[in-house]
Amino acid sequence: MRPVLVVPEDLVSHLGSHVAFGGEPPSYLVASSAQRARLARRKIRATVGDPEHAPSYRRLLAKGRGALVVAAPAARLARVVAAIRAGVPDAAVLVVAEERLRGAGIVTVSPAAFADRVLQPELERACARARAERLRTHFYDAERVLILMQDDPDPDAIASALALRTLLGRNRTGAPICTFGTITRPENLAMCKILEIDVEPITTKEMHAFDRVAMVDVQPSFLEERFVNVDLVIDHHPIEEPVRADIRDVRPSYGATSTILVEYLRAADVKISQRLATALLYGIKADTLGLERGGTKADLEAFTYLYLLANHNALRRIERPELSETALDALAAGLAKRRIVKGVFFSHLGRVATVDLIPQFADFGLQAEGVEWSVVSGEVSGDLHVSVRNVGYVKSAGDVTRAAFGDLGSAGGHRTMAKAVMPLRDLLEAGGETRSATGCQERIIERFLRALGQNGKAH
Ligand SMILES: [Mn+2]
Repeated sequence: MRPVLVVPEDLVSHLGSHVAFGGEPPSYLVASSAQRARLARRKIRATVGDPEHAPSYRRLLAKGRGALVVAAPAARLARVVAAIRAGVPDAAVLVVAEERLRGAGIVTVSPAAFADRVLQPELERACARARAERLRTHFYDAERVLILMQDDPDPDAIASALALRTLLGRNRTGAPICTFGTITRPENLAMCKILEIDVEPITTKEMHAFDRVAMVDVQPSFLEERFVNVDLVIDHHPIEEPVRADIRDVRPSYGATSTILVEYLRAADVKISQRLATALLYGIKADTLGLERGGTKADLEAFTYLYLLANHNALRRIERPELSETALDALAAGLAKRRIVKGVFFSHLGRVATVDLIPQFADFGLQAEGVEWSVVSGEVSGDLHVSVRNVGYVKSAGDVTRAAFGDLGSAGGHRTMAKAVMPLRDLLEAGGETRSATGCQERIIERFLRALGQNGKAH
C-alpha cells in the first residue's frame, strides 16, 4: 500500500519524488489544486484535501489502509492528527516532530534523529574516506612497503596487515607482512596456513630495504627496535608514549585493529574478499573474545558486515585444530582420570607433546553436566600448564587462577579464560609431596577450590 505524506508545500518540494518507502514513491495530501498541478508536472502523485478534515483521510485511504506520514507545522499538528484519528482510527501514523505525540498507533520521529541516524553515519563515512585517500596517497609512489606487526603476531594483527596491504592495492612483493619475532600459537599458525597468509621474519638490517614502514596493531614504542621514521601506525592499544609517525590512527576504545581497517576498506569501496573477511572476522573475534570483552558498537558493526562475507568452514578449522592420534590418546586418558568436585571439572593430562592440547581440553571440560568451571593441566618440559575456563556468570577466571597459583609462577587472565604456568617441582614441593601425577592433581584441586572459596561463591 502506498504511504501518504501529509506535509506543507515547502517540505513537499524538498522530498518530492526522491523519497520512496519499500521501493514505492508516496502520494501527497495537499491543500490546493494549484499545488497538485505543480507536483503533477514533476510526476508526483497528489490528492487535494483539507488536512484538518477527517473525510479527507477516509477518501484517501478508501481502497486500503496505508500508513500516514505527518510533517505539519507544530501549531497545526494536533488538529491534523485529531482529524486523522477521527477519519481513519486504525491507520498507522508516523509524525515528524520535535516532541513525542501521545496516542495509540502514533510513532514520532524527530528531525534530530534524522541527523543522528542518517547524516551522522554518512558524515563518518565521508571522514573515513578522506583519511583512506590520504593514506593511500602517502604510500602511492613507494617501491616497497614494510607492514610490521608485534613480535608474536596475533589474529588481529595478521588480519589488519592483510587488510592494509589490500587497501594499498599491493601484493606480497610490494608490501610483505613482517615481524621481528615469530608466530607461536597453534591457532594463529593454522590461520596463516588455512587462509594462505605469508608472514615473514625480518631483521633490523633488512628493514632498510623498504622505503615506507607501516605498523598495525602495535606502536613503535612497544618494540625494542628503534625506528628513524615510521610512516603509518594503525592500532587500538592505549598510547603509552607519544606515537611518532607521519600518519597515526590509534583508537583505544576499539576492541580490535581489524575493525578500524574494515572501516577504511568500506569507506574506500575496496572489495573485501572471502579470505580477507574470514581473517578480519577472526581478528575481531579473537581480540574481543567473541565480542564479550572490549567490543564496541563499531566492532559489532564490522563483525556483522564480515559475518556475511566470511568462510565459516575455514573459521571452524582455524578455531578447532585437527587432533592427531597422540592427542586423542592424551585426551582419552585425561577423560578417564577426570574429577568433578563442587561443579569444577578437573583433569591432569600428565606429560603432553604440545601445550595447545591443554586449553583445548579445558574448553571441552566445560561441557560436562552441571559444571561451571573447567581446570585442565599438563606437563610440558618440566613446567606445569593450567588452563581455566568458566561459564561466564561466576567469579572472574583471571582472579581465581591468580589466587590459586600466583605464588608459584605466572597466573592470570580474563573473566572466562585464564592460565597459569609454573615449575612442576615448585607446586609439589609447596605441598610437601613427592613427584607423582596423583600428587599433582590433588595439589591443583586443593589450591583451586581454596581460591574459589576465598574469591566468593559460585553465583
Ligand atoms: Mn589487537
